[in-house]
Amino acid sequence: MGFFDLFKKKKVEPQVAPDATAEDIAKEQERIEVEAEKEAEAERKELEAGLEKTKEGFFGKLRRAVAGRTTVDADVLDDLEELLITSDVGVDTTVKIIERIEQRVARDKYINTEELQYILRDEIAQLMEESHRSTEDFGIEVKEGMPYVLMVVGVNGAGKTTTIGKLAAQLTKAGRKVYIGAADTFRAAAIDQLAVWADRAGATMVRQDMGSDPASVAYDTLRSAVANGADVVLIDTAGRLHNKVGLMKELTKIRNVMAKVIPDAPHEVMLVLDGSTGQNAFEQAKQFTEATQVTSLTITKLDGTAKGGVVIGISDRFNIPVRYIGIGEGIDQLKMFDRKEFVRAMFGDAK
Ligand SMILES: Nc1nc2c(ncn2[C@@H]2O[C@H](COP(=O)(O)OP(=O)(O)O)[C@@H](O)[C@H]2O)c(=O)[nH]1
Ligand SMILES: [Mg+2]
Repeated sequence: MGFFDLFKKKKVEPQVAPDATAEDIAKEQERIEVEAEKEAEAERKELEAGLEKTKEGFFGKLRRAVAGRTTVDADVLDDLEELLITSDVGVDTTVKIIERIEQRVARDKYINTEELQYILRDEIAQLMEESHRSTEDFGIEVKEGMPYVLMVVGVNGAGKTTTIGKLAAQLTKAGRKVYIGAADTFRAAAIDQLAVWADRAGATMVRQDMGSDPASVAYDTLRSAVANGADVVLIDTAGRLHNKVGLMKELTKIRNVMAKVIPDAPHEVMLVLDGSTGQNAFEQAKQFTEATQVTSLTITKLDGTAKGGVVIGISDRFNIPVRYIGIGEGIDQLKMFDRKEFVRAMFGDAK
């Protein structure tokens, strides 16, 4: 079973009396569908609210850039290029987007500036569709009866512990047995912070004293998780980027030790990036992908920043799927990343 199946919400089955008529069952089915649609709508609203600052920043600048101009000409494209770069989309991805729009303008002369928003939306959606593997793709299969092991990496302050806490809560809510390994042993406060999250989530945390060997904590956690029939193991790590060789050594050691307990562990290595750092997040992604094999990304703190364009650039630049985005400090504010919903929340519905 892959992580995606593990995570999936359980399907709600109609609750009807044994003597229910076909009509009763149909009614119940309809009620479930209405509930699901309401929930989806609430999720969309929350995502839009979380991306509000990025959206406002971007469209505010876009409006100013095209003010007083009617058609999309070379000057407008220059301004758009600058706007995308300053919105933290990144240079490479911006160039790709601009090239696409140029081709479109060449094909379809006299596009007016009002249409620019829709064109941008289409081109960015298309780009994300092409460059970004689907959410269902990641996480390797887990052997029956073995827990799925997810190791979380990233610099200090990126949001690793918070993300683990939120994720643990979602998983336990979905009925999974979750073990958390406190392998960030660098600061005592980090272990205590994780313990608070584990407690809130109803997960079991395995810890040792501050300063102990992270690999040893990871080992203990896996042993204990296997012995107790856990479904998922989440391993927190320290984010010391002292130097790449040091980081590489530490992460490799943790991985090797885990593989002694479960041969194909870790099944997933998730890099957590602070979206509000913009270009810095690109740099961190580069460093970590060079230090260890990273299989998924989570981009946090998108709620507090206008730098959300970073999601577009990072998913284009690194061929690693974005699995989650963080849009607040609350336990429910970690959302599975859906590129279609993301583009929709940013740019509105397709025309
Ligand atoms: N606004 C906001 N804050 C976040 C988000 N994710 C994490 N944080 C905050 O970022 C800070 C650092 O998070 P932490 O999980 O301790 O980072 P770590 O050092 O990587 O483990 C904390 O104050 C978190 O509450 C998010 O999605 N939105
Ligand atoms: Mg931490």
